[in-house]
Amino acid sequence: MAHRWKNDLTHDQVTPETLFWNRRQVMAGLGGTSLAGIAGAAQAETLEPNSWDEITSYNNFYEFGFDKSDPAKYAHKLTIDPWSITIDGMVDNPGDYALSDILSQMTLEERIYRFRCVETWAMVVPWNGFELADLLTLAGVQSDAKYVAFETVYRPEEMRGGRSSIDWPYREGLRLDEAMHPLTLMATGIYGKPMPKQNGAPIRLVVPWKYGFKSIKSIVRITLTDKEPPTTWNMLQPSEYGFYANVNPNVDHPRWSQSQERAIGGGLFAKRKPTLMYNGYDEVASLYQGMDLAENF
Ligand SMILES: Nc1nc2c(c(=O)[nH]1)N[C@H]1C(S)=C(S)[C@@H](COP(=O)(O)O)O[C@H]1N2
Ligand SMILES: [Mo]
Repeated sequence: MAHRWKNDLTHDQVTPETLFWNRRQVMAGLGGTSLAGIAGAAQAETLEPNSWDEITSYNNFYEFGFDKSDPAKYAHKLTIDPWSITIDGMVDNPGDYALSDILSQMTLEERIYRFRCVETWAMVVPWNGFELADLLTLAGVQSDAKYVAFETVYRPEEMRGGRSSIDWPYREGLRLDEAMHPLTLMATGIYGKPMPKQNGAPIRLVVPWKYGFKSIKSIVRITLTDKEPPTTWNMLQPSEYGFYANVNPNVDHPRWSQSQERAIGGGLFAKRKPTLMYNGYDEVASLYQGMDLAENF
């Protein structure tokens, strides 16, 4: 990366102006041939992040309840230290990786990303984290691996929303090329502070061009596999939630339109804006060339 920095930014330091340059540097740092054509529009745009309070009080983390305010009320019970991630399946170096060991080998950077829930609400979040690709490289991905499966910790004694129709643990998955894409982040903080528990402490996935449910929280297991892994929302309601879940204004949810989104923080008359294809991250379009996105929703 052209510009990396430690996870010590304070809220006050993150002004819209620095955000603009941070994003430009991150984008410039992506470099490589496949990313040479990064949309000029995305680079030139200033993303105004949501406030700390907005990001940490309006959450989806069903292990702690179904109300948007439940995670902030109940996630404090989750024990996050010590924490380790089991990395297994088609890797050269399977095992339990202590989070502290992982972090000692990663350089954290800031990424200001749009975040779009399938329910149509949207935020802008200044994440701190590292590229998932760096962790997968550490584990040594074998050549026959095609997908990456993720699991959230499941501890009913610490998670009061656990009694529901969901088949815990919460599970998600990506195709290997999606997982290796430089936009795909393992996030450990927001606004330079450690990840709040309601947002998925101590470490979560962030895939900014997909609906929010793909961005699985509080990860304890990563499995490399050659089969498309089962995923929580798809298992629950396959006609409504697909494996890909790319943000797409042209493919509606069966029960509501996806053509517009609602910006959290817009006040009583929350701003409605057009939904952007791939949530504005056009640089991922090549991953889906030749695919029918209405069928692979
Ligand atoms: N383990 C787990 N991860 C999860 C969820 C969840 O319920 N459990 N909800 C998902 C959904 S639907 C969204 S929109 C985002 C919300 O992230 P946020 O609360 O940080 O905004 O987390 C995703 N990751
Ligand atoms: Mo969501």
